[in-house]
Amino acid sequence: MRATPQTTRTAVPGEKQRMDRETGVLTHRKNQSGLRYDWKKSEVQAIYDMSLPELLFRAQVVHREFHAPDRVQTCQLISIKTGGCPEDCAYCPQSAHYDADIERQGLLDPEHVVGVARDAAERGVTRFCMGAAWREAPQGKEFEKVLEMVRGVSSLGMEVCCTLGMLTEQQAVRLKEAGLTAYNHNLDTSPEFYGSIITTRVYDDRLRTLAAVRKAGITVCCGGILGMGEKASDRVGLLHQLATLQPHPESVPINMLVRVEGTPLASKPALDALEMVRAIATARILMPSSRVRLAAGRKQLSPEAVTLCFVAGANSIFVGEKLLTTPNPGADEDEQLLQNLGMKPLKSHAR
Ligand code: SAM
Ligand code: DTB
Ligand code: SF4
Repeated sequence: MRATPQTTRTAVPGEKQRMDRETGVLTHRKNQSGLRYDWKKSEVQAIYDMSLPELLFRAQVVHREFHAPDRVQTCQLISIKTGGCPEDCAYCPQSAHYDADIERQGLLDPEHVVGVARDAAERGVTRFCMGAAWREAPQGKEFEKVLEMVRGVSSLGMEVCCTLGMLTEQQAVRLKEAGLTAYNHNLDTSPEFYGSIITTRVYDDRLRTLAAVRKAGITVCCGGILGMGEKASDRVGLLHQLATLQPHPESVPINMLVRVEGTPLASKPALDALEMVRAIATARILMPSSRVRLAAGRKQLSPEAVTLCFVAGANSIFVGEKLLTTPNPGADEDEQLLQNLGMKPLKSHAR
């Protein structure tokens, strides 16, 4: 049985404490900005463990305070450099340590990439994310090419995101100058479970890159993957890490593991879809103003489960037939889905 939520924190300045009459739970009225960064892990656990109806209700209340509940941002991914990555992330088909059936591909031509973005923009996609299988962003000619891609996509009026691995402060500044809106760099899981998934880098490496991104004035896209064999307390640990970043990541992708043959996690049992729903609802409550993205794994979720993820507060999805290397629902399927739910795509740079 899930624990009864209890919060024992004293109110922070500008915040009032009140007792929820029905549940007897102490809640904290938000401060002026409506955001909190001092969440305790026990509080996050208590939210995650609420009865599902209560959790969804609370997530919906928060969602409506900060977002239009019928709007969803669409984001398209492209893999600009595929495979052969020196990192050993156990979930990733692009790691050179494993034997997944993917075709390695060097850095794409900027003109081609901007052309793909243009097509996406014409279909109404408002955010474009370029991913590369690098441990860290390269220096020299290849980095210049990436800057060219960023300038090109930015000139289309789209939100531009990159995920290139670790960045130096100087690289972050150059990406910002080229017009980068957001940088994706996931914490993936809790600090405690991290070493079971990746041995070639540590949590602090990730936090350092996130700090460089912030310092350069680029918004942060940071989330994780569920279903890697972690415990519920690790999912809570991840959410706690994200919600105590100040400011919160503007975009929080929640990925369900795509189990790829040849990777060490290929035969992990499928995650209960309700854990995705719980994680999304908890993220919504903890980080009210952030976009919470129902990211990888939609192919493995039923339409009802996807619907619950939206009800829980997800307001962004990846569109297009492919994520980076694995399949994603196609345009027709997604159009139908949004139409069935009465939801509409969000305009670029809009809240
Ligand atoms: N190499 C860069 C990095 O790791 O930050 C950028 C590309 S990497 C593929 C981007 C993110 O994709 C990872 O941080 C991970 O969260 C997600 N990802 C990779 N493989 C996945 C899988 N099989 N299922 C779900 N998410 C995955
Ligand atoms: C994120 O959190 N998920 C995306 C994006 N950010 C870069 C990547 C998902 C990759 C899924 C596996 C693949 O297609 O290779
Ligand atoms: Fe490399 Fe990124 Fe894949 Fe890890 S997740 S192996 S860093 S491409």
